[in-house]
Amino acid sequence: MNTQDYIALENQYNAHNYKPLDVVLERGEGIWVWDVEGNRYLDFLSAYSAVNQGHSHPRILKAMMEQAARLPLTSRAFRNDQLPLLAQELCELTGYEMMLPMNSGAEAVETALKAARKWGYEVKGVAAGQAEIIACEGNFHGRTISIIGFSTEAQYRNGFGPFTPGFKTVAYGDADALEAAITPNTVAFMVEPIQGEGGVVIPPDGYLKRVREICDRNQVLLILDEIQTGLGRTGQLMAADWEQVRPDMVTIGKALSGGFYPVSAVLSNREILGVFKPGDHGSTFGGNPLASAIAREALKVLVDEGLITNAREMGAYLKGRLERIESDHINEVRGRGLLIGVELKPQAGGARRFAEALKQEGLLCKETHQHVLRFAPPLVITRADIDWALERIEQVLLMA
Ligand code: IF1
Repeated sequence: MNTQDYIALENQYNAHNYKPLDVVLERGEGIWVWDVEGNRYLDFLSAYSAVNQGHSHPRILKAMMEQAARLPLTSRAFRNDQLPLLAQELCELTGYEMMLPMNSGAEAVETALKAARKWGYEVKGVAAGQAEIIACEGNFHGRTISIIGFSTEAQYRNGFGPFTPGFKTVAYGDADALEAAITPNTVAFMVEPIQGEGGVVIPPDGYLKRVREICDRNQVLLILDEIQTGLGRTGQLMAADWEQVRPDMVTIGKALSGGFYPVSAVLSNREILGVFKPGDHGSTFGGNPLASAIAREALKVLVDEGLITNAREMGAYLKGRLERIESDHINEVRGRGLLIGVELKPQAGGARRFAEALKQEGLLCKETHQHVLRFAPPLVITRADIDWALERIEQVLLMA
């Protein structure tokens, strides 16, 4: 079968909830992926930052295969010998007291929202059923009905109402707007340190610090969604580390498994995660031994291979070179570490055609919100690899 054969099958039997590039991949290794015709591409998306460690990292693969051969799943009705070690290693690495393991990022976000509401009732003393949670315009936190209920992206909401009450949104990057929106019933403010899907939008310097201070003053939990920005992507362990801000809860996912398996988690302290009593919350696969063994090795690889520092150094290099491309199409280059967005001018005709042209040159990336090209290669990338990519990016961005 060739590319068109696979596309025809997918179009026939698979719901069309995506419009992928017409490339059918069959193998990945490090920063490279190959299609079914044997063409090689540099992956500049990393599965939306789930493959920070590079495709099919041998150490994570080995850990996965050994655990899969031993014991993949027990359910949480019984205990297993991997979750306690993941919990300890994850908390020691991030400095939190406790974690709650889930599978998808959206499940971790939902878990954090449930914890915040229950904390609001039992600790802050908000009247039953009155808890309010604030999020930001332009947010992306997942695709469940509760989460899209506070999305401001029409397409993510259209046709899926009615939505869950108790949420409101404020302008991203505007600490005064947050302060004005807080009421005595506000239990939490959830925000991405950098809005990935929103177009790699970086808030003003000091925003997270001011938000932290406002939340402290109003007994409002600060929840940072680091599912995309965390685990080294922006050149720090967590993007919030750039401002030395400590949230009350943080959600992580994606690269927590190095792209091998859906693994996510909420990190927090005993007071907050202590609101969950046995039977309050759970999931069939949450915290399973296979997920835990994979996540343990994925975190070790991140640290042992210095991927956080590499992301900072390579990201600064890539961003600097992108900023010097003299293309009439470019409006702005934004980013931190290896999460970079190149915003094109509207007259460039949209970022999709540039992503298509880059595919033809052997580089896979994704447009976001019509006019932004998102560049997010695996954190294992080298300067030579970036130079290879830049040759093609410059060529494409200088096209008519
Ligand atoms: C899609 C976006 C990225 C996330 C943040 C939670 C989640 C995500 C900050 C939910 C997931 C993915 C979902 C995927 C495309 C991709 C995405 F374009 F949708 F927004 F990365 F920017 N918080 N992001 O980025 O995690 O449940 O997917 O494991 O839904 O199209 P998930």
